[in-house]
Amino acid sequence: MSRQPLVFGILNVTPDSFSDGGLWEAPDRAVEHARAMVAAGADVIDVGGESTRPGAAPVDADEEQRRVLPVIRALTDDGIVVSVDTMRASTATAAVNLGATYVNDVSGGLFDPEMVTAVTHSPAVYIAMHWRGDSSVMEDRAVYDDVTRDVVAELNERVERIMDAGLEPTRLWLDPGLGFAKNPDHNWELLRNLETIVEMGYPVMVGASRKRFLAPFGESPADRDEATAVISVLAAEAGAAAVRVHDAGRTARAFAVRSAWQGETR
Ligand code: PMM
Repeated sequence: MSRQPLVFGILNVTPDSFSDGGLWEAPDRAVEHARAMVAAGADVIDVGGESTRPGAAPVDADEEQRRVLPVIRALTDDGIVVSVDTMRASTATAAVNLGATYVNDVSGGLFDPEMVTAVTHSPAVYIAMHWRGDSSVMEDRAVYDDVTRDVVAELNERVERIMDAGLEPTRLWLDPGLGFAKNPDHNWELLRNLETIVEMGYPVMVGASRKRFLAPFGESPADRDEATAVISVLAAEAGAAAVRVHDAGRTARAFAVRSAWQGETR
């Protein structure tokens, strides 16, 4: 059995995501790209229909579902494990009904008051990310006394609400939300203190892939895949359960190296 974190391959079915917007808008191309990521080593495909980048145009639930549901249906029909990246209960429910295993909510239940109840009544695993507001306000809210302590406190608050709604603790994962109401120093400090988030007792996902704080290591987003793969391994060392990446192959190969280092036969 692999001791490496799960690799979530990112599939943004959007016209405007920061690094791959527009590339996978056509369902056929999206499915083809997902299959390629699985062949390269992705364990799960994380399908999103709304860009979260600063200033991105919001979409409504109908448009989001028009983008993601055909792709999710094709992937689950293919036996691919799917995660849906959505803040909306209606999209989450529709995706789980088509066989999605994970609901990845960047708002941790803060955007849609129905979300936590919807997930609780489904069989899905809920990934709750640290969030302080949508892309129109998040840059102004990147203010902390102590970013690790504050993120842990705010995530704990979310955990309490989620447990109050009745979700089994085994179906909850957490994510520190790199880049969401965080400046580069905040992101690095959270990564440096990742064990503190892991010690909260839930599986932790890390989403650093191609983000702007990696610009010193690669000017364009696609130039940041080596930096991303290094972070994947360092996150694994700190106890992360999953990484969410654009280039699944590079992270999977980095994990294979870690596995060899650990003396595992493959
Ligand atoms: N980042 C983005 C989108 N969804 N989900 C989780 N759980 N964690 C993240 O860090 C995260 C996410 C934004 O990145 P993208 O535009 O490349 O999808």
